[in-house]
Amino acid sequence: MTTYAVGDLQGCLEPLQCLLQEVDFSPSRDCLWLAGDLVNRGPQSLEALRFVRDLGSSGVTVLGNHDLHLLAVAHNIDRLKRSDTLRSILDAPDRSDLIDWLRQQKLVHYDSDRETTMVHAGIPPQWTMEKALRRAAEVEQVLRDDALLLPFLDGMYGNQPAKWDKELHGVPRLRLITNYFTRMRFCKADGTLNLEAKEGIETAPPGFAPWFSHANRKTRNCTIIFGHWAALEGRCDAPNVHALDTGCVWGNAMTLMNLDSGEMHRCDCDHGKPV
Ligand SMILES: [Mn+2]
Repeated sequence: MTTYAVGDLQGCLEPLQCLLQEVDFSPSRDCLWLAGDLVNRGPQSLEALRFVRDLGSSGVTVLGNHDLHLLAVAHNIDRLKRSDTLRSILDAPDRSDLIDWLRQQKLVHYDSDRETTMVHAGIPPQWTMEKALRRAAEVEQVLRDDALLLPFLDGMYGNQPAKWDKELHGVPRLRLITNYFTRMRFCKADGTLNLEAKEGIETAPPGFAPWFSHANRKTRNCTIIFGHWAALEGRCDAPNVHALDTGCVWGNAMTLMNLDSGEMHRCDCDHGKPV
């Protein structure tokens, strides 16, 4: 049994299948972790979502910002944007199964055997892993609750509050937790977010740094796998932190990591071009 992890699919299923073939992946024997943003922008969002759902217990997914956007659109909280490629999912006969499956997924996955964590965007520097998992569970519980889901999705969008305060409550608290785990790139050492800057490390706003670069980050001894930040092109200066989104949907590569050996596989095939 081998465990692999892959960065953002964003509706690019063929490059994933190419990589899985290369490593002779078998769902009956192996396990695949997915760092979120399964859907949107790419050509095969519906097929990608079905593929991951059908992995069953051989797949482990954390939610990304595009996955949450799909949940909001499917519940009529937000409208499709022009660049969205989610229509095929909304029109699918198994739409409600897929959406229900998606809202059961986690924001942060921690594997105690291999002491490895997967999250879509990152873990803010001021939180220990224990605290991060507790905060993630707050949102995960709301996503699974029929009565709480819609008010959460309705209030999910926005960049404020930018700074954590344990006294935060209700939707603003959930919004900040969600922004940390699914949208963060740059923050201050105290966890203050800047969600406007989206390019490479050299574009850090004054006073801000990549979430993984802060010297006193409380998870600095943990192994963390994340996606979301394609502009890093897989480069991350923090030991034990692995940036797996290598921008397949933007015409670059998809990266599959063997978590047992640390080996990286890249598929540069151009099946995943955005539509
Ligand atoms: Mn993302």
